[in-house]
Amino acid sequence: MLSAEIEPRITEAFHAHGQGQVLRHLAELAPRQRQEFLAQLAEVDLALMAKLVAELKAQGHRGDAKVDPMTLAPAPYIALGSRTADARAHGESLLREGKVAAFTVAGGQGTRLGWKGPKGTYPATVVTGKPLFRVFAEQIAAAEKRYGCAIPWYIMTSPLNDADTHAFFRDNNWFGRNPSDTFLFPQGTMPSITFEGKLMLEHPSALAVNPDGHGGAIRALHHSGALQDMLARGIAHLSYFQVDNPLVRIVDPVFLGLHARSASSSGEMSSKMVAKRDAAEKVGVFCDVGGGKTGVVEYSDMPSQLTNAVDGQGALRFNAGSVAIHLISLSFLDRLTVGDFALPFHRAKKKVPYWCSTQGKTIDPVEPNAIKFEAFVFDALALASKSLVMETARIEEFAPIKNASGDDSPASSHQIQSNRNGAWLERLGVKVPRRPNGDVNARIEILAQTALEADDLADTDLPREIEAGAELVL
Ligand code: UD2
Repeated sequence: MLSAEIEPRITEAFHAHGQGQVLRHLAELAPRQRQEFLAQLAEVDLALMAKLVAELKAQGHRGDAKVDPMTLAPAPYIALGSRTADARAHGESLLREGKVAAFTVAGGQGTRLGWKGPKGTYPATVVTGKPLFRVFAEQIAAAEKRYGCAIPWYIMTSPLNDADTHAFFRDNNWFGRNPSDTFLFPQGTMPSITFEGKLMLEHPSALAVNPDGHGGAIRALHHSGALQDMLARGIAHLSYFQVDNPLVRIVDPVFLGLHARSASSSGEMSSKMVAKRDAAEKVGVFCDVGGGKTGVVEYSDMPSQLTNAVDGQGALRFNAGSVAIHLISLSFLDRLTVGDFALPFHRAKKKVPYWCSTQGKTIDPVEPNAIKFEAFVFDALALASKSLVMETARIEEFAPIKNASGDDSPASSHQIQSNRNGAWLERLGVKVPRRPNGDVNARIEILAQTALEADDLADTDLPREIEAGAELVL
């Protein structure tokens, strides 16, 4: 309940910042709605919004890139096939010591996929259709068993899907893991603004707001108490991944070992990359952003002459595609949460539902009508004193589900899952049917309980041959 003296302070502040238009229905609101609305207004950082509006006015709707793209160079990375045996041993010992936690960003709205619930509830696997959250839970549980440790799992939701996500975990009995080892918390929001820099109403008693981007994770980890929880448990490294990739290797001892070795020489955030499928693939690219720092430049910020640039052999010059898998040292995370949380906001023109007073209803615009602000977690890379990028094979751990059809769709993800699983079986001498284009011509699912990596299959009873078009779950 806001006290009577605070109300005028809030309304005066909005008028003083030229945002008094959002108060136009205040007098009409019932006492409870009024309180809730004022509480929402009290959360808005008006000074930050004024700064973002000033930047918008100075730079126009486009061009919020923080670095001059023409000064970029490709980032160095540890290429596939490099020697990593000692890194693996180091990573495994960190796991056994319980120093590693998992972190999923699951606050996105999944609009492109057209799925109504939280993205993590989407049926993702190629034969049994397991939801993404179950896929991750089973992988974490299998790693906990292998290394004899707890791997606490932190999941960032958004105010839009937090309740549904909680309900899904409860209904599924926390996927058989200890409920106290799963920590769900919502990210923050940012107000959307009109192209003229005005805050908007979605409803007479609600501002139009959007989740503040996966970069909001830094603030949310701190505010929710998740960071404190990790520190209390003695966690040293956080394995960060997106909710949309059923093939992600959440616990990768080699990556962990390389990162931790570099962390002890002040590397703070490490990343995985895959060679881009082609120039047009919609992934951020690892670049040297100056001063020896590695950063990710989002595909939409990359000038086309750089996106399409090739070297002497005709290979893409900027080929290090980000699969949004990182390891973040807790000491770095802790440092990032001091002060103003430091990550910059990016602007995007979007369709934002708004309240129309004359029609007395919320309108869904057909064209973009507003600017949304989002922070990106990979902008933390440039704040790290050192960071490392490791190449991984696309087929091994990148099969995202983002679109309803075409690239990065359920169908393409299923094919990649079968291709990976088929390749694992072939390594053990199983004859796997393939189409002329090289794709596996069968639907093959391998459960995390059976194998976390190809070598684990050595102890499994395997068929000698798989028939074309067969379905197989191992
Ligand atoms: C992301 C990367 C892209 C590439 C690709 C790989 C960005 C901006 N781009 O593209 O460079 O690495 O992934 O798959 O990240 N999320 C939240 N809260 C938010 C917004 C997003 O938790 O406010 C989560 C979302 O649930 C998902 C992830 O962040 O797990 C990525 O979100 P996206 O779908 O906006 O990013 P995408 O696929 O365009």
